[in-house]
Formats: sequence, structure tokens, C-alpha cells
Amino acid sequence: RLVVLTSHFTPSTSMASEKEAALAATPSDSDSPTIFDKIINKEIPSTVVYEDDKVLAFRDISPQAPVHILIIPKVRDGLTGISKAEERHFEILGRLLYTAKLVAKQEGLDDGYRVVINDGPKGCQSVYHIHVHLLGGRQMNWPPG
Ligand code: TR5
Repeated sequence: RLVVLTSHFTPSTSMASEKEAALAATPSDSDSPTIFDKIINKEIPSTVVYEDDKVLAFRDISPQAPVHILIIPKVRDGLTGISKAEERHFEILGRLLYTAKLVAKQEGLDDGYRVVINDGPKGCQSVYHIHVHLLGGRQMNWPPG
């Protein structure tokens, strides 16, 4: 008898298209708006799972795991990516990670999860407004691709 042990979860886009999006994105440290500003301003709908005065957490439109949530600062303040972090960002950086922990608990990810920050073209970053990925609900692999 055949026993299928694989998860039924299928990522909604291929790894290749994620990479293509990242390579097509223009690395930016400018204050020009990104798609995430429209999500923050609610001009574009998103599924918000957590919100306070400083951060917003919403479901990724192209989930790579059964739970895939992005946690972002409401004010970018030059933080287009982790490589642009300055001392003035200490508090918001801590808050983003702490929010990942809160949301993981809220999502019931009691057996573990992964927190990721992609940076720059080689890190596969496609949106230049810092964001923490929270991924869970399946077994992760190591090393990541
Ligand atoms: O590749 P990086 O690390 O920059 O992550 C950017 C993430 O933003 C990807 O995982 C995308 O799937 C996600 N993304 C992109 C858009 C979007 C989104 N998540 C939720 N809602 C979105 N909208 C409405 N539009 C996007 N372009």
C-alpha cells in the first residue's frame, strides 16, 4: 500500500518566479512608495492578522508555506532593507521580531517556524520596504535555497 507522506501544500508560485521578481526589482533606498505603503494605507486590501501603532502583519499574497505572513513597520524611515539599518532603528527592528513571535503564537505554530529577512538582489528581495517573513505550518528544510 502506498503511503504518501508529503504535505498537500503547494506553493502558489514557483521558486523561479520569486527569484525573477527579486532580480527585476530595483534596489532602492529612496523614500518612493512601494506596494506596502498602499497596504498600510488600506488602498489595497490585505488580510491583516496583527496591527498596532508601529507595525502591520498581513498574509503574503503568494504563500510559500501554509502560514506565510509579512511583518512590516508602518513608517519606513529609510529602512528599505536590513542592510540599511542604523542605530535609530534598534527599537523597530526588535518590535518586528517580537511581533513575529506574537503572530506565530496566534497562528498556533507551536512546533516551530521560520523567520526570514531577504536583502538585495542576491537575497531575493523584491519589495524595498523592510519586511520579516514568518513561515510555518510545514517542515522547513535547511539550507534554504
Ligand atoms: O521577496 P521579498 O523578501 O522582498 O518579499 C516580498 C513579498 O511580498 C513576497 O513574498 C510577495 O509574495 C509579497 N507580496 C507582494 C505583493 C503582495 C505581497 N503580499 C501581500 N499582498 C501583496 N500585494 C497586494 N501586492 C504585491 N505586489
